[in-house]
Amino acid sequence: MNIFKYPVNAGQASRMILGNYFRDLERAVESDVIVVGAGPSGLICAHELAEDGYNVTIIDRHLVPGGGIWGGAMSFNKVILQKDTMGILDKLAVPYQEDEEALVVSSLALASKLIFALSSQPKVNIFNLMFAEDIHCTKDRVDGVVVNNSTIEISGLHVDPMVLMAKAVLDATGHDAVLANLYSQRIPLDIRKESFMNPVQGEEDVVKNTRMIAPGLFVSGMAATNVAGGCRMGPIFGGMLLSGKKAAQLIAAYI
Ligand code: 48H
Repeated sequence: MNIFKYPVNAGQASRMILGNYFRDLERAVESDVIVVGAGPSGLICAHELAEDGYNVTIIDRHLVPGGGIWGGAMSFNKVILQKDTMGILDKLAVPYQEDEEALVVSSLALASKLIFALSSQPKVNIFNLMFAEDIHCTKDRVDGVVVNNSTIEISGLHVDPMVLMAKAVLDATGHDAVLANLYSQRIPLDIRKESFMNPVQGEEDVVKNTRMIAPGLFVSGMAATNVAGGCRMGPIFGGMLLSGKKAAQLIAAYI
């Protein structure tokens, strides 16, 4: 007697994966917004925009989205947030503990809750193992991202990329500010690089520096810090969440 009344064979599984993945990918060819980088600021931005009804595509070069959240500090899996972000954590059902007038959160809980919230959103498409190798511009306005498969990047092969189009693009690529740097290779842009570590200042900076840096191109999180020369903040993540939220508001007002 078989255990499974509805067995799935290999052909079915392959057909279902290909059909469904490529349906999502085709939908992502024209999005309202593309978020490049699935760290905390990119994920929050995408979540806010999707809740407001925008179609959002998120790409991340790594196998597992979440960016710098997972590692906590020095690989100790806790991150610290200001109490001002309690409302965001509550909304995402991320558990926290209050300590020393701040919040302590498991980095595993924060990353997985954010990923879960987004992957359950019908307006959001997340593509992991996909990296942005360039930007698409029409008359200096950023209106798309040139993407390739991360395994091609890792293997160093020369394989031509594909383009995903959008009304606005967010550079949420963290410390490297990849898209801002790509833009500045063609059109002068003032990129100042991150300044010294100073968490109190850095957390203010990252939110203030979240902005549109070129028509259609926005920066959030450490990418915003990098562009504007803001201070680093170490394992304090409230600024990343508020930066993502601010990016969503700016993008919604722009598109
Ligand atoms: C596709 C890409 C590409 C590419 C990179 O670094 P992140 O976690 O980003 P933020 O800015 O939301 O959060 C920063 C935070 O994690 C941090 O590092 C802090 C607070 N540091 C303080 C300090 O003092 O050091 O995530 C960026 C994501 C990653 O997942 C990358 O894989 C991805 O972007 N990424 N994805 N195409 N070209 N480049």
